[in-house]
Amino acid sequence: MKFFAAASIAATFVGVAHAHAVEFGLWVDGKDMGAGKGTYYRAPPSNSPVKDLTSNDVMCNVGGTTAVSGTVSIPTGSAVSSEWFHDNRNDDIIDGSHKGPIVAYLAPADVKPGDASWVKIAEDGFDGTNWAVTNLIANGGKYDFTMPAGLAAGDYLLRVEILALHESDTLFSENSARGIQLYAACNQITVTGSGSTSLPAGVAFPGAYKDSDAGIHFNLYNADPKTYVIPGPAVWDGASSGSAPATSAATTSVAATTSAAATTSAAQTSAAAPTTSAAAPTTSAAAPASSSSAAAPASSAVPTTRVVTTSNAPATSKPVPTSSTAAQPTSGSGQVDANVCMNSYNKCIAQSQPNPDWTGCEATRTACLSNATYNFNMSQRARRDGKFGRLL
Ligand SMILES: [Cu+2]
Repeated sequence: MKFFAAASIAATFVGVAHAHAVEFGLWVDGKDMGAGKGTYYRAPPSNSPVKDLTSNDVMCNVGGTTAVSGTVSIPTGSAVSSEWFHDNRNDDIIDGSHKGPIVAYLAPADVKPGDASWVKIAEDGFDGTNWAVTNLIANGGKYDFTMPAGLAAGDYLLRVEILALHESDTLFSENSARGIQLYAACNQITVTGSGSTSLPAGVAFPGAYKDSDAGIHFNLYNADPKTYVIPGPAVWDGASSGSAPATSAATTSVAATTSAAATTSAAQTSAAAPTTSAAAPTTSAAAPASSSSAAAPASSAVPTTRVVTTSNAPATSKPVPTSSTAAQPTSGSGQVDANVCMNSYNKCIAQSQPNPDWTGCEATRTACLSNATYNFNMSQRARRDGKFGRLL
């Protein structure tokens, strides 16, 4: 029995499982805007989550207050996808255990941590069957939403965020090894078109998420997912800044207007400024009462180099590709829980008694461990999964 204990201890201290995620980039009206890292996406140094709700990193992830050189042009009303991956594009996207909602926010381009400027433009939680993260994986890593029609042209920061709930039954403030995992991705974008609706005031990051939020402190394993409340404010109705969108037909005439808008966008964006910047939001229950940050997106803080030119502008109004055109995620990374290797080893030794096949069992274990990953919290995990050996 000695080998039993030794094997378990070895498995426990070898490493930590990393099954996180990071954004790859954006798609606009079905067109791939290319890798965003360092160009228009303020990519964090790793795919690890932010968990301290009071950290400035909640806003745009680690390092996300530093601007990058480019922007992506996005016509108002267009279909946008934020594409994610685990380690490499078209891989398993994110571990299936990381269930939770996905949300998207906009703020003026010069937003700073703590500014009450973030306006939610999309959210998906539990749809009655699946969590948004499960649907993300099925959709080849793409989270789809719509850029509000009629939004005034200008430079904005687009924040797409995955909130993983697999450890949110315990608050980070009570146990830093656990807590909700926030994966925010901030993209520098230039909204084009003839819209005139300015963003209302919004919420602040950090600040919008609190320990007391039901959607932050949630037991994924015991609670009814249908009761889940996505944290943060309500989704903006797109019209509450006070001035109606200039062209209500914007969403239905993308094909006819896109090429014109795209070709003039470079000239427009530097001059175009929303005219009604002092409007208050109607979603007052969720938004701060007052803020000076309802002003138009400032162009002064906007990088000048535009990565996406008119050649990348959408040519048609075809919808964002579904999973049929995207690479399908595999059923997993192929990695197994290291505990499976250790259990197999123990069984191998036991079965070869009274003359244990130390060499053979050891070789099998070594091969198994070469493609395994580890999870410290084995007893908790056993309760969750009912057994060891879940694919990571
Ligand atoms: Cu993870």
